[in-house]
Amino acid sequence: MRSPFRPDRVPDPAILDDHRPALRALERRGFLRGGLSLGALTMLTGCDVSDSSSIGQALKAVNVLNDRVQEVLFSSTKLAPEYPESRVLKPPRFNAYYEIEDVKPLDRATWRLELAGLIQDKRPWTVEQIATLPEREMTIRHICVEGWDYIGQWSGVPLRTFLERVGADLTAKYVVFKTGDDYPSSIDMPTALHPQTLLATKYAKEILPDPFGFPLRLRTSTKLGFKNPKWITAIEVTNTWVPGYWEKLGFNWFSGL
Ligand SMILES: Nc1nc2c(c(=O)[nH]1)N[C@H]1C(S)=C(S)[C@@H](COP(=O)(O)O)O[C@H]1N2
Ligand SMILES: [Mo]
Repeated sequence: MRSPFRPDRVPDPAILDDHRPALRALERRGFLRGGLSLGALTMLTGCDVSDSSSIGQALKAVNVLNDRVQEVLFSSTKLAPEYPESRVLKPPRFNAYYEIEDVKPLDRATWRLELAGLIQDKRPWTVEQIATLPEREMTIRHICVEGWDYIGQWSGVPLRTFLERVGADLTAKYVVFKTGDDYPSSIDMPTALHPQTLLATKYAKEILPDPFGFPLRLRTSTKLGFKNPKWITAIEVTNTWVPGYWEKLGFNWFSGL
């Protein structure tokens, strides 16, 4: 179970000694900034500060992802591996910075996707309008930094197609997302334009259930789970870097390939 981060409980830095090699490997790869606080790691793993094996799992997940998708990074045409439909996990595994019981579903009737920044046509979109856009389906591996993963199948309009449709400046640096649960997130433009980056509306061919981000979520094939915001309410194209929820706690913004 996810325990709230308790800044009053001062972690014993010696716990990180078990993980020096993994930490150093991640620092070398630029994934973690040097001296990431134990508090931040603890919060992400959602476990007791004395739980050394969870920290180990989190570090392993990050390294596994880097190994798997490293290649894809260097080419916008190279795709992350896809999997047979028979391996899709149903229902998917839920995660958020709070428990599933505390999910506040978004109202289909009043929901709008707001657009801001370097975009020509900033008219907001309804659920029905989004549903008219061309769709792509992909069956890929979701990797959470907590140390677990699953095969999921998502469909929706490629983010590139959507950005082209609304006249976004594709030479801008970042695409920033706002969500219904105050979980800001942003990605670099090359990732936004990658063919396996979708604004997903479906999981396993069904409309996204509420806990998994209805009506619209990001799904990238080349980033850790936390870089895939659910319950998107606004998209901004900008040259100004905006840190996301976990980045504010010290996690590397790129977090992927
Ligand atoms: N809006 C929002 N999006 C979020 C999160 C969140 O707390 N809020 N958690 C992230 C994390 S850490 C993970 S692993 C995935 C989980 O997605 P899933 O529940 O569809 O498996 O959502 C990501 N997107
Ligand atoms: Mo995650």
